[in-house]
Amino acid sequence: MLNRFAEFLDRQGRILLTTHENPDGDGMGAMLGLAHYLRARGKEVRIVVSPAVPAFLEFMDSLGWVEAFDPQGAHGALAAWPDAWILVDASEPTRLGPLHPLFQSTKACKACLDHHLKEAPQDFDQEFTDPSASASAELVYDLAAGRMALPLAMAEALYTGVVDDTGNFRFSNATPKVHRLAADLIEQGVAPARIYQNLYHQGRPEKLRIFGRAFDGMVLQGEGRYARLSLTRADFAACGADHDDLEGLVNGPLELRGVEVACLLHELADGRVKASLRSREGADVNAVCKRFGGGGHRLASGAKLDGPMSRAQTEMDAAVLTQLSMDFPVRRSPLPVPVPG
Ligand SMILES: [Mn+2]
Repeated sequence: MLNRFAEFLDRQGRILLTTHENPDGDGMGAMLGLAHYLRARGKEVRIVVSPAVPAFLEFMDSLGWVEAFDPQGAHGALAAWPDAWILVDASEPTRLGPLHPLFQSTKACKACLDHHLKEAPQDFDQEFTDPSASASAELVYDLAAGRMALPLAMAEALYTGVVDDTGNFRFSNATPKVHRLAADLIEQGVAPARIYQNLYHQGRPEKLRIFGRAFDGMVLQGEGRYARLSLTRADFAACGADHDDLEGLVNGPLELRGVEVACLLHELADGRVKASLRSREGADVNAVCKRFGGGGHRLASGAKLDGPMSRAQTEMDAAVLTQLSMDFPVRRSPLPVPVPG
């Protein structure tokens, strides 16, 4: 697949890189890594994100390569610029958000580079997808590592992407190959502690205020196997928090013994409700999100539901509990009590 991708890239002159709305560390890392690769090969590259680089990822763009989408100004004619438009770390063009109409109208060759599960390919001229990869940044590493020496900024971008999507090497996608990749990048100068501090230890007080509010309202169902957090726009207003402050929140309930599925519902400005789901290991939350037109990975997935919040809660609770009854058909015996010593 990556040889095919390399040949595809070699045929292009101007390449536009984009990722899903509200970029995450992997989307940013994969785009920046790819931009280094392409510039080393003499390509013209632009990176445009919507709405902007989130504050907690600003450290990744130390070179100032990433443009915040400005439809009224600099990007009015963006669709006419590229020979190839690559969607990185997503396979569903609507996830481009406000960039989607330009993507639909462009005459550029449309491609995606991704590691998410997906149904039938759509709206792309070329698809480069490998769900066995831990992160899109892993795919970029595999593309570039044999073809060029990695500059430190590129190694840091790729490492950050892999750290973000493996939960700092905690999730089941933290394969031996991922650890070898990380070791290689560290040997090339990446400082893991600095990346970790930059990614996870930059929160502002509003973050813990909205976390506290969410945990305070946590509802446990399904014999304690399903934990649901809900945040309304009023909660955001009361805490002075915004979307960026939610980073990592949905993983919290999985710290509780017995919780198999954690769900965060948060109300969007348009009244719809965004759902983020995480599974410990046994429940397929991708299947849950597909019911609502979303998706992602088996253990980490998302969707948007119609409001109001009470309706989204009812529908999500039913979907998760049904899925749990399928994935855990036999009522499990109580968790074993750990033996001291
Ligand atoms: Mn990813």
